[in-house]
Amino acid sequence: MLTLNRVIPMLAAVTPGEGLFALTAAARITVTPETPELLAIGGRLAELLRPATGFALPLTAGSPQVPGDIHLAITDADPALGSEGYALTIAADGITLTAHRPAGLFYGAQTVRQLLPAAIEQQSVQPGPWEIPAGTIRDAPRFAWRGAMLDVARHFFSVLDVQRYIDLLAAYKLNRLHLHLADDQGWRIEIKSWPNLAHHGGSSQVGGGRGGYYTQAEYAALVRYALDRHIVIVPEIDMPGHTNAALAAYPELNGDGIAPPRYTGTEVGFSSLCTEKELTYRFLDDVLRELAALTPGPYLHIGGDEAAATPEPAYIRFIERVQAIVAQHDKQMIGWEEVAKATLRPEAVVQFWTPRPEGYALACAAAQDGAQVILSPATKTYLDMQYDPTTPLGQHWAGYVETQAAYNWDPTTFIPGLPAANILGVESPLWTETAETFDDLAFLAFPRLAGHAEIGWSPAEGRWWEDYRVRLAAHGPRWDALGVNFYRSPQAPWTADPKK
Ligand code: IFG
Repeated sequence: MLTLNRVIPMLAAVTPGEGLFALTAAARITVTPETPELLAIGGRLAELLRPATGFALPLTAGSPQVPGDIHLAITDADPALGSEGYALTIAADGITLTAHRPAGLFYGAQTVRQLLPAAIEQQSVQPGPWEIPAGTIRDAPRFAWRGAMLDVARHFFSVLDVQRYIDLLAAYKLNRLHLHLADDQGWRIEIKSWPNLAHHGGSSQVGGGRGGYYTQAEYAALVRYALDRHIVIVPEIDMPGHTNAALAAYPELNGDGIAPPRYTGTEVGFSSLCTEKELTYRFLDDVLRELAALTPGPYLHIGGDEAAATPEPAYIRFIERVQAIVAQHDKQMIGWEEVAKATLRPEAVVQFWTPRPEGYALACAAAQDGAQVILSPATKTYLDMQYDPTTPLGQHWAGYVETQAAYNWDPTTFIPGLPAANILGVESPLWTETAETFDDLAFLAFPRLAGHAEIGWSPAEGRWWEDYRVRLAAHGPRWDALGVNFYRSPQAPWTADPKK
């Protein structure tokens, strides 16, 4: 049945009204002010609604308003909505979506999309009707960082696959995509001053396939595509460990001047840059300079995880030198939790992933330095964990993670002693040792990533599994319509009726 309580992530505040709004062939999408950015947001909403309705949905300036229109407007009347919140009024005579900043209109448009029946996601004309119950909504995110990480190093994924993943992230109001661009098995981004990194380092992958890499033009296009959907791309070059691909590409980077063979297995912790060689820091300065130039966002992720092949004192000195190089290129350093062994600059960001005392201690040490922490506990957010022992993809070193377990936690209570003020948000890593195709990514990511999106966006109050699992079930027909190969967890009452 028609309800406003169907959105993921859960809406912050909903007041049901009388009657309903019907989207008809006469509807227009109007924007105020008529700026390129607002027309682009209105245009993206039109693109989402045109295929299944068959309606023209012309874009036009916001006055005069005509009954039946969808009206998007920036107003400074409501600064309490912040930079990503919005207010949505659904009435018989039209939809009015207002926000303090354009991102809020983009997120309100995702809500309008989800308030329409699942059939709206079909790419061919459906019978309708296209009705939404009347009511008013005020919605704004809880955390600033609502992210997903995609490992394109273990297995390479095409620009089109990454764009498709971005489309799904945007639909659930995520706003960060962390790309794990380099590891032992592959280097995936062209660096013009060290061309063999991509040519040789990008020429294989786990299992021995031919791998691949993004040219700087392709990467810039991905950054643009993501930004148009209000997602900031965060590039990661993992170091000093997880560096076999770089070491295989340049003999001079190795202590003995001999390049190791390319690695196509799935072990970790065996490689290290030569932290005592000055060439290593000239190399990293070149790499990080080119990456910074490709990154309009403020962050460069330098990895830092599982540096078992680097002596700890050398590791600490290395992280402190690299942190300074990142700052010289006017970026903020992000690192996995191990970087908190070093003294961090206050603008640093630490990504927590090990849900054990040593991980908790590192996250709290980071907060002591004034750093912010992103929560990616492997037992909750690692999308490469198998759902259960029968899951054909993924690993289970952190345990099996079914849909309810992935949903039932809160970032502010997960790490003992970590102040809520130091929590930037949450991020769901998808490591691809066992994932080769987009269908593999979709199977591991959905439904769990939808729950993580809700943890990142929705208030903690009123967010609970028994309500969520019913809303989640109604997304099954949406994912079927979008061709998303999701895992039909037995924990949700999946519905089959696309009319819902
Ligand atoms: N740990 C490694 C990843 C990946 C992962 C697979 C981190 C930070 C195990 N590092 O998670 O490279 O191999 O689950």
